[in-house]
Formats: sequence, structure tokens, C-alpha cells
Amino acid sequence: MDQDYLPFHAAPKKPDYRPPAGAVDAHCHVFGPAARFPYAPERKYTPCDAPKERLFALRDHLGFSRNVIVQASCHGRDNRAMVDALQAAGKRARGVAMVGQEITREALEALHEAGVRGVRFNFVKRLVDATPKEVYLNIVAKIRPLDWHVVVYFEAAELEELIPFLRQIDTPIVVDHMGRPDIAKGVGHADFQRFIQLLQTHDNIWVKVSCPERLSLAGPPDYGDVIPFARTLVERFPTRVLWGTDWPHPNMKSHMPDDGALVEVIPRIAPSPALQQALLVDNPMRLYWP
Ligand code: 0GY
Repeated sequence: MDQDYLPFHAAPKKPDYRPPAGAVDAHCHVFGPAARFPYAPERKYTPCDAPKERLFALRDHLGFSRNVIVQASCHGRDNRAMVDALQAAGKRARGVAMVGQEITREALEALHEAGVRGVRFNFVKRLVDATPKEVYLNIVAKIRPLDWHVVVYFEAAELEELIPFLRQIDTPIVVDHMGRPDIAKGVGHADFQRFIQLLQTHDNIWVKVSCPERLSLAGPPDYGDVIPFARTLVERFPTRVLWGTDWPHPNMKSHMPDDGALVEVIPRIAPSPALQQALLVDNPMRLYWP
């Protein structure tokens, strides 16, 4: 199967906004190269190769210092491409893996040694087949001794059903892409307010204020309709927000964002230097490089 979405931006602009020293891109991926790290047979899409060298070049070009490389569904539970990138990055990258409940203590320790600090549970139906919640809870029990956390990816409509499950997880939980709110409904809608209430009542839950390009109805380069969602989260939960490029933007079919333009969104969602320092440096350092 050939790649079935747009390739990543070949030459992103140098952003006008400069991130603070030590900034972390806390959500990005490496894909392949397929010749060395084949894609998972059960994948729902085939990405374009997005090798580690391109990620590290982008990191430097955008003015970032570190990456958190998140395992994506197209590689399934084969974490080798991600681990290979972590090893090449030295201490400048951490990882989030996808694992099965059968994983051994030794295998988890090897991932930890490579720089993995979390597991990802994906609930987005177009990306993965459903996994029973007990399986995920068994995995949580295995990662707890390593002080890892859980990254969850779901869409807003699924949150209500997921809340009892999330309450059973006592490690930190990081929610991808703001829980994918429906931007057309607005910040005041019950769905987004439910998410805010969850953050208010559970101080172990963090959120990535990422992916305006996936959520926006207005589109590039402004992504103005997504700003109020992200800014609300940054201002209300300044110590539990993370930011990431989501490079190389798998499954983007409407447009491929310019990563430099995405960086320029940051001061609009985190308007003060103190909020930017928390979002880009202090928060990810606390979670990934304590
Ligand atoms: C993202 C978003 C997507 C894909 C995945 O695991 C994945 O394949 O996360 C998506 O299609 O929304 O964060 O990369």
C-alpha cells in the first residue's frame, strides 16, 4: 500500500516566534524508513517515511531542544523505529510506546533504558481496533513501578464513556490534542466543559494543546477558531499543558501544515513569557526529564 495522505512540508518557514531555551516538542513521530522498520500489518493507513534525521533537523530549525517521540498506530506495537530514534538523539528525546499486556518487566526496563517514559492508549476508532479496558489496566499495573505515565488519544464524543476508566488510572495521564473538541460547538459547549471539569477534579490529568491543523474549520495559516480552546486550557491549567508539532502529521488530507506557522500559534495560546516557559520547558521537563 502506498502512502495515503499528504507528505510533510518540505521546507517549513523559520518561525517569527522563538521558543525559550530548552523548549520541548512533546508530540511528534518517526515513521520508518519502511525498508528498515516495516509498518504494522494491522495498520489503518500507510504513512510516508519520516525518518529521525528529518525530525532532528526540524527540531533545530524550529528552535527546539528536545523531542518526545510518540508511537503511532501505523507501527503498532513494534517500537523499534521510535527506540532507534531515541538512541540516536541521546538524552535529547524521550518516547511513548505502545505495548501489549503480555510485556515483561525486562522488556519494559529495556524501553526505559532507551528513554521511554509512557505508554499510549489509542481509542480513535478509525486508527485502531478496540482493546478491552482490562487489558489497559493490566498495562497500567506493569508500568506503575517505573513511574511512567499514560497518554490517551480519543475524540470528544467518547469522553463521557471513558471517564470511569480514566478515574481508575492513578499514574499521570496525558490527553492528546485537547481531547479533540468539535470546534464548531465552541468552548462553552457541554463536551468541552466536561473535559475542563475533568481536569479540574483530577490533578493527575495533563493535556497537549496541539493540532490546530487537525481541529480547525477555518484552516491555515491562522487556525483562529482553535485558539480559544487552547488558550483556555493554558490559562486554567498552566502547570499541566504540553505542546507538540505532531510532525509529520499523519492522515492530514485537507492541507499539510507549515511547521513554522504552527510554532507561531504558540504565543497566541500562551500569551505571556511565563506561560510559554511552563508550556514548552518546565512542564515537559517535569514529566519526561525529572
Ligand atoms: C497523531 C494523530 C493521528 C494518528 C495517530 O497513532 C496514530 O496513528 O496518532 C490521527 O490520525 O489523528 O497524533 O499522530
